[in-house]
Amino acid sequence: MRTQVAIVGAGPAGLFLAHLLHRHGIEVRVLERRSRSYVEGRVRAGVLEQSTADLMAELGLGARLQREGLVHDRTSIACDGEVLRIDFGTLVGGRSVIVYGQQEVMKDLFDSASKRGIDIAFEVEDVEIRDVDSDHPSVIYSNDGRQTRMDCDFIAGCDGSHGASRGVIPASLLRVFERVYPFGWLGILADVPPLDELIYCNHERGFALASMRSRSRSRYYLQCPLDENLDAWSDDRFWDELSLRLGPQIAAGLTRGASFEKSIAPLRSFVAEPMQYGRLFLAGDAAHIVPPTGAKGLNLAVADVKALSDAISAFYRTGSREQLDGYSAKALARVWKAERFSWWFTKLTHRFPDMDGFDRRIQIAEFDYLRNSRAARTALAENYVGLPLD
Ligand code: RFL
Ligand code: PHB
Repeated sequence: MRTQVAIVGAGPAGLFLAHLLHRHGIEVRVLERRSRSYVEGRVRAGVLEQSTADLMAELGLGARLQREGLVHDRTSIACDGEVLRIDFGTLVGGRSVIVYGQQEVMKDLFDSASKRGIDIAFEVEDVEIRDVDSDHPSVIYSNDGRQTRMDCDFIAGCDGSHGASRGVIPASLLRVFERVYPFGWLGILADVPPLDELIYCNHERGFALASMRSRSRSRYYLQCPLDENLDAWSDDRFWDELSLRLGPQIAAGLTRGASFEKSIAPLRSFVAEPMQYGRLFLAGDAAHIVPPTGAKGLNLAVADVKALSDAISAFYRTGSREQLDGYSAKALARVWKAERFSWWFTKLTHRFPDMDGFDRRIQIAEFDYLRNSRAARTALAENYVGLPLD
């Protein structure tokens, strides 16, 4: 088999890339280890930057997002019972974020991929990436017990943090930067009306986040130890703890109900450099992870593949490799700013087990600064809504 661009992984990075290249008339084949329903069912991101929503519209994928997405013109931070509102409208001129779950994004991407004839092979096994340091790379994989070799011009490694593609870059060239946080997020989904805003809450018992998926579906998170036992968290215990951390004023607006999803996600910052080797290009979680506090992971994956698709289409249009050669540096410049913001916002809003009086007073000073400085609130807002794509 032959295609122009082989894409490994059909998460947000892989599928946005497939749509972007398809729009330029470039042939792609996407290889995904899991089934479509598994990928679509994964409960993950909830907040899209405006530029991600705009790109969906530009690709003709935005109709349902336009109807069902919840536009938020602000986010809030609560500390010691006080709520600080970060108004995007006044701080960053009318930009906003949109609450629209990753599950919905994936459904829209898959639905139109099949209508547009974008080729996705699900449940492939034993993906092997070959000869990316030559002009004739290929991907070998098995499907239904049959092995296939696919020759191509380029390979996009969009296979997430546990994928195969990052390991193809020789260890002598790859540099890895990492921070592991000593806690996770215990998250629930429940079909009850949410609060009307996103609230990030710093409390002595640990961080809490009030979020949502729709007007009738709530998403809440609690900071928890990494070895927390999910079975120890009945719904009542979760709602009681959430109420304590949000404080009486905010908790008065909570609607309790049975959860239908409960899981723990560890928090990590991670960057692999460079994001390219020969004809292999990494994008999304395959190259970097951010803690979810800044709501940046999916949006960063989209920014990566926008830059990559521009570079690949420039190559086919002009024959020049210049943009392709600059891909890693361009993507990493944005990645590191999102890493910085997500790390900073995590440090501001969480209680670290080894925190001492000095660390806590720095947090309090940071809140006080945000409360009193429009410049500080503007910096938060600018990063939260997303830095410009170019
Ligand atoms: P994905 O989504 O992990 O997709 C990678 C795909 O590759 C497949 N794969 C392979 N396929 C073939 N062969 C192999 N050898 C393969 N190995 C892996 C996998 O099956 C999978 O389908 O990576 P991608 O596309 O880079 O997308 C990244 C995003 O999914 C991720 O960054 C976000 O979910 C992060 N995230 C958030 N991002 C936001 O922008 N806003 C948010 O509000 C937000 N909230 C979150 C989040 C992530 C969370 N968790 C659970 C980590 C909240 C949480 C709790
Ligand atoms: C979510 O709704 O899942 C969500 C919202 C905001 C975040 C992270 C996750 O910062």
